[in-house]
Amino acid sequence: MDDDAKLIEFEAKIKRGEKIEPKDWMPERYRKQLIRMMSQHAHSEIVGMLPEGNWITRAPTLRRKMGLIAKVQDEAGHGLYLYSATETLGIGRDEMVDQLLEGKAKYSNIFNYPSLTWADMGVIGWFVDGAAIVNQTMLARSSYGPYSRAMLRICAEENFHKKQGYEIAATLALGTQAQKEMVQNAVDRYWWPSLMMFGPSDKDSPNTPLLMKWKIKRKSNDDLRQRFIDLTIPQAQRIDLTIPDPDLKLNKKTGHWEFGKINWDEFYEVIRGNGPCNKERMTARRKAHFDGEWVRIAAEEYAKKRKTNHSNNN
Ligand code: BYC
Repeated sequence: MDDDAKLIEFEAKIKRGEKIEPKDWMPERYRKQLIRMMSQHAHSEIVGMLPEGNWITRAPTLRRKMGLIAKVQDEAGHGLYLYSATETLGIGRDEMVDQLLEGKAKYSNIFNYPSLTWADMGVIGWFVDGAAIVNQTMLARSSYGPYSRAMLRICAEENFHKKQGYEIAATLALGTQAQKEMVQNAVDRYWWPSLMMFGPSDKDSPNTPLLMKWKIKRKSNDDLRQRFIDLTIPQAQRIDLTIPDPDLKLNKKTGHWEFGKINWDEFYEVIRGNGPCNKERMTARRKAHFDGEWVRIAAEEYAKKRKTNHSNNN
């Protein structure tokens, strides 16, 4: 079969709702888009450990500390599933990590903001994991088999994270005046960057048309952002927190919340590397990579030794 015929068969398969698996033929652009998106996603999980890791030693109770450690550990696990799933597309983990450390690969805008108070642990779980679930529930139906299966596992765990975050936020919101102010302040700082997590508006999103055509993405950035807003506002109302948007209005006809203008200049500055914490995050990741070198060498030597022993015994 020539490439044109293969493309027709590939697209027919996607239309029938069948998954594309690693050994199946796929157009180069499909492979490249998946590597871009999945490796960014993996990096986001790993960099995303930093703002929360910052609060493990300062969690207010042992129960909170255990919950936060478990969440951060889950994020490491998600990064590993996603690096493995991306490796099925023919790129090595080393190469992906190099791209991150050299500043060539992106990771989610949201992790370039500081975690200033304990309330941020609640609001990150509630908004950031909440946004991730909305996005990733859609990606669990992605056309690429390894990505969609990784998403199923990840979403199950993100649900715990979101509930844990909302419970922290609710406890503070119903607490003392100082606690209520602390959580309101976290909501004020994290609301708009969380909306930016869904990416630029559809009209400014260069990758969406192809991703949707090949069912890598099943819904557009704007549709997912709207869903997140519609789900989150009643949750904020229930615990008497104010969303920092004076233009929020429920459209009774459509059932959707209308919202104010997103500051896209801020978004592009952050993803170009000029957000409040970009440099700090990359310095931390480079240091972790450098400090971990002896572990990688030891693991490689051990694997070599096992291989030699195995062939000597046969
Ligand atoms: N941040 O054409 P567009 C988590 C870039 S972590 C940074 O709309 P696309 C968690 C985009 O890459 C959640 N950059 O792109 C972890 C593109 O630039 P390039 C992470 C962004 O791919 C720890 C350009 O802007 N989730 O769950 O169609 C603790 C134009 O955008 C962002 C994922 O990564 C952004 N927010 O749509 C707690 C999910 N948005 O690459 C929680 C997988 C856009 O052309 N990814 N850009 O140079 C996706 O669903 C999609 O890639 C996006 C963007 C919706 C993010």
